[in-house]
Order: sequence, then structure tokens, then C-alpha cells
Amino acid sequence: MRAPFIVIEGLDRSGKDTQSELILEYVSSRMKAKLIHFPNRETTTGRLINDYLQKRVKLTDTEIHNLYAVNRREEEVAMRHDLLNGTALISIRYAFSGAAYSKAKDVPELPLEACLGPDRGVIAPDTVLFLTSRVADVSARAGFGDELYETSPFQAKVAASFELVKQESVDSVRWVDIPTGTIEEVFESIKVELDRMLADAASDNLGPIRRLWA
Ligand code: DGP
Ligand code: NA
Ligand code: NA
Repeated sequence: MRAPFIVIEGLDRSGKDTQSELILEYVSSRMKAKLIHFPNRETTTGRLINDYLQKRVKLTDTEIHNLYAVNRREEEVAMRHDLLNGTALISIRYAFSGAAYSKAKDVPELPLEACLGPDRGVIAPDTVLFLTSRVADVSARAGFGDELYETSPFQAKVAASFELVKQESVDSVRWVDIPTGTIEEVFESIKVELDRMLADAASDNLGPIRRLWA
């Protein structure tokens, strides 16, 4: 049985970590499941990304854009293996953040096509759960501002970029905008999607692994 691949996306401090733990618990009670997170800061590329985000090293916009994409590609073989062997994957961030954050920089060397480019053809998730949030809310959360991209003006641009990325994605993935609410309310909306995916997986209806933006 091919297992589902679920991606959770949203602005910084939008509640992805909290919701992903609830998702993991829910899916794990029905099938094998793993939580992953991009960027994976544990690998060589991830340590460099971490240093960039903590403002310890400078990289060009194009360099960091490609580095994030490589950081995701490093996991592809393991991810495919898990999905084909019945382990559901829940990923905090994926190529959608990749395109949205780089597009938000609004620099000439990174038009939308260049933002999507390095991730074309990666494993497509079955569903993208996009946590909608207001910039005013995320910027008021504890810890906001610690890392490079955590400023209100930039997060507003990221929100707009996610809209563009959504338009590019709706043909190849199921994109679900999750309304804001309490932790419980948000998870109730998510659960509807999880039940649908778990039912599809149980009846072997997920179909073959597809490629994103390809
Ligand atoms: P996180 O550990 O989930 O908070 O992500 C770290 C930061 O990196 C966050 O501000 C979102 C951003 N980010 C995630 N993926 C990418 C990417 O592929 N490209 C760019 N430019 N930024 C990304
Ligand atoms: Na962050
Ligand atoms: Na985050």
C-alpha cells in the first residue's frame, strides 16, 4: 500500500509545529507515520542554511535558494522508500516554502520561474495543508524576529507569494487553505483532510507517486 504524503505550510510562527504533532499522533494511530521538517538542519547543507538564518554567514539569494532545494533533494530516496513501504510522511514545509520565500525577496534574478525551477519534478504531496494566518498574529508570537526572514513586511510578502505558488500547484496537488482559529478548531479542519487521505490509503486509492510542477 502506498502511504500518503502530507505537507503543512504557512508563515513563520503560524502553528505548523503544534499542528504537525497532532497530525502525527492522529495518523500514527492508524498507520506507520514519520514527521519530517525542511530545512533539515542536521545535514551539511542544513547546517549552512542554519548559519545563514542565524545571520552568521552571508549567501546570495540564488545560492541560498538552491541550497534549500538541495537540502530537500537529499531526502528524496528515503522519502520514496517510506511512501512505497507504507509509512505516511508529514512534512513541515516543502518546495512551496522554497518558491514562496525566494519569490518574496522580489529580486530580478529570482522571478517566479526561477523560484519554482530547482524543485520541478520532486515527489508531489497528496495534500498541502496551508495554515492561513494574519501577519499581525504571527509577528506577535513568542520568538518572532529571531531569524532572518522574521519581519512583518517580509512575512506579508511571503503570504502574497504563497498565493502565486498555490496557483502554480493546484493542478498537481490538493491544496487546502485551513482557516485560522484555536489549536482545536484548526485541527478539526485538518482532521477532515486526514480522514479523506487515510480512507484513500486504506482502499489503495492514492495512485502512484506523482511529480510536482512537472
Ligand atoms: P523553519 O525552520 O520551518 O522555521 O524554516 C526556516 C526558515 O526558512 C523560515 O523562515 C522559512 C524559510 N524557508 C524554508 N524553506 C525555504 C526555501 O526553500 N527557500 C527559502 N528562501 N526560505 C525557506
Ligand atoms: Na522560522
Ligand atoms: Na517555523
